[in-house]
Amino acid sequence: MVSDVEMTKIFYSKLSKKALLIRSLLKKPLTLSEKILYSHLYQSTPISSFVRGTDYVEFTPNRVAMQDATAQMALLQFMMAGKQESAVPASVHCDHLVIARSGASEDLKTALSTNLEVYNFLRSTCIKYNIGFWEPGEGIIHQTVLENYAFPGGMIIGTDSHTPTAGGLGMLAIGVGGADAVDVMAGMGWELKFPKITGIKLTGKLNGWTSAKDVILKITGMLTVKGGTGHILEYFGEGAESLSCTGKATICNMGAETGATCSVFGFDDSMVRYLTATGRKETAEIASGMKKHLTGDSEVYLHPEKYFDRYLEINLSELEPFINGPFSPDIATPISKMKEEAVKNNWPEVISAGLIGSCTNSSYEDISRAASIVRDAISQNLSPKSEFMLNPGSKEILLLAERDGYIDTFRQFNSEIFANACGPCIGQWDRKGIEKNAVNSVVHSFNRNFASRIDGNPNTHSFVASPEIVTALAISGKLTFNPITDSLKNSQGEQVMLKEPSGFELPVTGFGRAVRKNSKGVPGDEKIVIDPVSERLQSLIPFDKWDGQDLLDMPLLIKAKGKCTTDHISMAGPWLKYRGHLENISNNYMIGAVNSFNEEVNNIQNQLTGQFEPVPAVAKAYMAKGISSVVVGEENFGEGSSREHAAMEPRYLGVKVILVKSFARIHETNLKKQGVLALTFTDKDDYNKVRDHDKFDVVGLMGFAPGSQIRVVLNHKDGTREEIFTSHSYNLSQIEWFRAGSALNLIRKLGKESKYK
Ligand code: MIC
Ligand code: SF4
Repeated sequence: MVSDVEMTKIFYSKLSKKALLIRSLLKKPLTLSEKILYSHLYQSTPISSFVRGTDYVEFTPNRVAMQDATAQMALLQFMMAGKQESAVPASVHCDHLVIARSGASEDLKTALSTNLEVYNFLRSTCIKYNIGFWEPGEGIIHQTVLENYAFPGGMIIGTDSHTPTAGGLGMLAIGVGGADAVDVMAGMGWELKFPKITGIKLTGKLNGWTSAKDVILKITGMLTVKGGTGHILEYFGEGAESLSCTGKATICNMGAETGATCSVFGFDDSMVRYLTATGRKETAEIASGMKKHLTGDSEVYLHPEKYFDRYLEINLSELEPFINGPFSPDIATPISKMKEEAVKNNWPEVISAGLIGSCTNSSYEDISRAASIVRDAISQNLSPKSEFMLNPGSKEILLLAERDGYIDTFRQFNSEIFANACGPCIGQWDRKGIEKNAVNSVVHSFNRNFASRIDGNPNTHSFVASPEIVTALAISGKLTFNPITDSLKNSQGEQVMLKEPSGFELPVTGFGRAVRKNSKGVPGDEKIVIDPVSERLQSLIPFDKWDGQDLLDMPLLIKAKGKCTTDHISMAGPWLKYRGHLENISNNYMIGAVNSFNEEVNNIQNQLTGQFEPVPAVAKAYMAKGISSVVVGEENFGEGSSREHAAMEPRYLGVKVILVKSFARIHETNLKKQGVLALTFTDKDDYNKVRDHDKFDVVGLMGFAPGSQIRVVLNHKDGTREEIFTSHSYNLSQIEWFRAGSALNLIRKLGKESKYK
């Protein structure tokens, strides 16, 4: 395997030739997304023009990134693929498993001891397979990738839904499940339905209290949590060029909240500045020399409506700060309307905590701007009414913030500085000082705010805003405070206004450290230890292949009502510790989902006994008797995370079919890869026909073919039967995954036949 630097150079050295070829084939002006997609086709795929939104295409990404909570399952699967090393540069980042409790240094020490077994497993697996390993405390995957690995025009996949962050540096960066990472690390093509492309023109310039975060908060409100599905969001225009590279990265990061495949910006000066500041001047120079291949054609940007599948325009000069939430990132309220909306919806007005940082908003610019508000507040004798916390995105940023005095500023405000890790953003927050299940509001600069996510409390109303607005709201202590129009009473009893934030795009004296540290092994005989009695790690046993028969007499496990994200399907927080142990983590299956028959969470009827029990208990009771079952859900099922546990758990528990109104992209692929039949109601109203106690027959599976409809019979308890039709999006090779029992079974089989050795 070549080194990162070599890989980037080789990539650029071939780009002009590839670009010529693509142009001669497509014979039309090209978007940046198309340029990157077509220049990453899997070698053996013949070059042809693909139909966006229809054709499945195999790609060859330049690299793979994994974070500790998903890497465990990805690497457990990779170990079964029988390879010597990863075929492309790859890295693992220890960020999700650190619990935020008493501040960075204590918390890191605790993490190192409580997660020792998992870190040792990850480290030794990385050494064995020649994968970069970033120790806990080094930073959150997406910031580390942006600072070290991302490059304009490249393609990366990552086992985390916010992988698109690297789009801020002109890369197509796509979130996937671990099984997809295995494909790429095994040297196979990586399959994706050729995305549609939404063009988003940014005009004007940000000013005053608005920041890049507000661009994506507004867009998430416009597109909703499913409006981006199947699309790449491609940004352009003078407004796009006026944004910093890290601001662009924030916008790309949170594009995941619209369901978009990824988001991307064309190469510009902000990227040159960022690459140079982060010690990659050479990449900046090479990329500058081939700028025309690293951005969309001017004809496309002049007549966007002709070349994009959908087109939006946002004027940054007129943009207002937004506060999104609670419970969903697409409930977007402009700050000027918050007073009215909060009263109307009975949202708790007092803010108990304000948190900034995370992988979304922890750039030097974010931190310096938030610190400027704190400094102003201190100079005006204001102190924060809410708790105020920071979790920096990377060690690099923390060191710079310390060096340049920002951390001192936050400390003067009594702010807690957590480790450079995900922490509260993923429920790894041992929250104190608030009663259990108290109704309260928090505001943070993270990206997701699903119920219970941040602190496990379903009554915490969590709102998303820019770091600047979070800081201002934490000072005022009120959700309804608008720093643009409202004043605050200081300790002298005077009414004062906060000054508009100001900061630095990049540290004036540079990042200081040219190359970041990660340990990388020499592939070989490194011993990987999995204790057979471990509670945290468990070797995988291949799933059974399909027996060629129709699936009959399967009881309904749960008919889920309303929003069912991956957090509802496989909760995070305390459950993160079981991410390497399929059997143990399966005890959280669907414990957050609402049972449509009694509107209760984690309380469903066991068809064998008639008793009401938690979902995993019923699933296990069926599994113990060798009974397969079915799960039913509504729209955008599995939205949110890339965690494939949400697909492996049902597979392990004997759930054969997931039948829903619609799926989120990554979750649907994860289900297909793990051999669970992912079906959608052809007529969405048929969801209403599913009754408590139904038994399902899925018939005609021998004729399972791309585009076919699959007949499902609902056998009701009263002896009546209803037949409905279901649809699917499987192509031929995905049907093979189903037949083989999982995509991995197929890799193993093909490996044995030595086709991919
Ligand atoms: C998230 O933000 O939801 C996570 C936690 O980073 C997940 C990954 C995981 O569940 O491990 C994601 O975004 O994919
Ligand atoms: Fe971590 Fe939160 Fe970013 Fe996910 S969104 S990678 S949990 S910081």
